[in-house]
Amino acid sequence: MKKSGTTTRRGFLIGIGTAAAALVALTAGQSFGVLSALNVFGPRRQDAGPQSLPVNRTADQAKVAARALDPSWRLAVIDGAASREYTREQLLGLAQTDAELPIACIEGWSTDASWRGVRLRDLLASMGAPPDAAVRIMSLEPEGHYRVTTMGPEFAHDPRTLVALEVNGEPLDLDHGYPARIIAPGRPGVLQTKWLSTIEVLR
Ligand SMILES: Nc1nc2c(c(=O)[nH]1)N[C@H]1C(S)=C(S)[C@@H](COP(=O)(O)O)O[C@H]1N2
Ligand SMILES: [Mo]
Repeated sequence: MKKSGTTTRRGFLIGIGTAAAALVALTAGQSFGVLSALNVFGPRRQDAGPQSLPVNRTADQAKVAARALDPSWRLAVIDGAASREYTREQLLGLAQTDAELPIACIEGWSTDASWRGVRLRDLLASMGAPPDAAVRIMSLEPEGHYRVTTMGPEFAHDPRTLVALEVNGEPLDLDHGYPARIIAPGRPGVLQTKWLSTIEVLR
């Protein structure tokens, strides 16, 4: 305890520790939604957006709605001259995997969600891609910084990296990347590509 007029070094350190603990608690609230009512640091409400997940850019803003809803949509998986195309129904017919993973946006929010879809590594293996292959991922989005992403092999072959078709128990909302999006562990939100068009093996 502190004597009047003096702050002991121990008291000072305890003060720092308490402040740090409070900060961790608030930051954890950002990630796990515990303190969503307060949401002190986040510019957006944690639970805003469809399926209890914020949206950084809507399908309309990205000008992808028509293409994303087009019944002729296919996901193309390309490896050199070889390629396979999947309808959404066909992807849903493959082995499905669940993953609890956050979307962590640089704009200042991070929200956990339950994703379900096809392991990216299964799609790559079906093309005969080696385990050290990287991939290039393209969105249906006609323009913009988030159209194309390159993903190294450590992410592409992680068992939790999915071509996600569902989130929080429902088919992906159009604004969350319907018909299919990428979700991978340990990647910033900006690389969690929505509205997939092609996945290309880089050898
Ligand atoms: N094609 C595409 N993918 C995208 C984006 C985008 O604008 N276009 N935004 C990215 C960013 S910055 C984030 S934080 C997440 C947000 O995903 P959500 O809107 O489903 O929460 O999507 C990522 N994927
Ligand atoms: Mo983001």
